[in-house]
Amino acid sequence: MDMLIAKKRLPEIKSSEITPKCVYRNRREFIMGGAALALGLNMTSSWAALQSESPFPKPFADAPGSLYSSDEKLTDYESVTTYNNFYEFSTDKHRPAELAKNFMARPWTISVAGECNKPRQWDIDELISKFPSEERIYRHRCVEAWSMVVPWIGFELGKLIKASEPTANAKFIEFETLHDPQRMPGQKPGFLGGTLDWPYREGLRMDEAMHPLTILTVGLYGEYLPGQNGAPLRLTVPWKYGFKGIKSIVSIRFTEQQPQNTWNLQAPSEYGFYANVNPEVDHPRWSQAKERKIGELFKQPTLMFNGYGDHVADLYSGMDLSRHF
Ligand SMILES: Nc1nc2c(c(=O)[nH]1)N[C@H]1C(S)=C(S)[C@@H](COP(=O)(O)O)O[C@H]1N2
Ligand SMILES: [Mo]
Repeated sequence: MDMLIAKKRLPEIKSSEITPKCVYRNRREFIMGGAALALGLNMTSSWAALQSESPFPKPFADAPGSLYSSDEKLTDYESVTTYNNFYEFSTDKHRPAELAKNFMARPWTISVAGECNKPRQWDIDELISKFPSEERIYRHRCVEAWSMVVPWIGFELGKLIKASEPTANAKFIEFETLHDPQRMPGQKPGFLGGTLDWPYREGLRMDEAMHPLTILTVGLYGEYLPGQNGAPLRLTVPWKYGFKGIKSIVSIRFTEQQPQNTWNLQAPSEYGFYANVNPEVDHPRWSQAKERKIGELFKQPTLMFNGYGDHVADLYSGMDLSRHF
């Protein structure tokens, strides 16, 4: 698998350079405290009020809402931040919350390169101030047939793309996660279950990347993105399975060829490039017709394109979605 991939490994950070205590370790402990948690389980949009008592900064508490937001009941903060897929930390869904809690997401640089006129390095905070974020309440559907509704905070990827002036050769966009086994224990060789070929990578076709539903996410529930959810920057594409939502991005590159993506490399018969949510195309080992919304007892039917078909079905007209799964 390795030789198929032209990759640029990042230099490893010496452990002496790692700050032991992270200022961004954030509000979780506070928010999860007794009464707040009890309230939190029922809250829909009152989270801002709840969090206003937090002594920690809430940089996105006043982020505007969006017409693209779902009006479904939110999945509670606790579930969103303690039931995660993040193999750089663990293959166990409950462990990233603990293992990534002190993940140092500053300083953080994102490189934008490839087929564009304005390649450059962005400091994460520069990116956050240059592209103001809004709240996007999206359905979040994992290929493992569970789902959540999450109040993400982010800005349209299209805005960063435009600012980068892609050339006519830019047909796709490719993303890579940080590769740093010192900070991401799941990347250590021999780590139990650490089976992926690092760095984790993903890609989108340019029209998918430019779609206004596609965001770069910098927060959730009004706060900075917790480590386990992909601090400080992750991709969110709500009509696709969760694995397209690559976390802790350090590299964005415009390409002419379709990029490789981690799960497709890992198991090509099970995970495609497109990964559009589709109840009619089963995973070879299980059905995609239904999903269990975390926190709810009964399964519900999965919707084509995760319910975003009115916005995105046109992108795939004429394509055989059982072949381009
Ligand atoms: N770098 C990286 N990104 C990743 C993953 C991962 O293991 N590593 N898991 C993916 C999968 S399978 C899902 S379902 C979502 C989970 O996002 P969440 O933990 O914020 O719900 O992240 C995706 N992004
Ligand atoms: Mo997933």
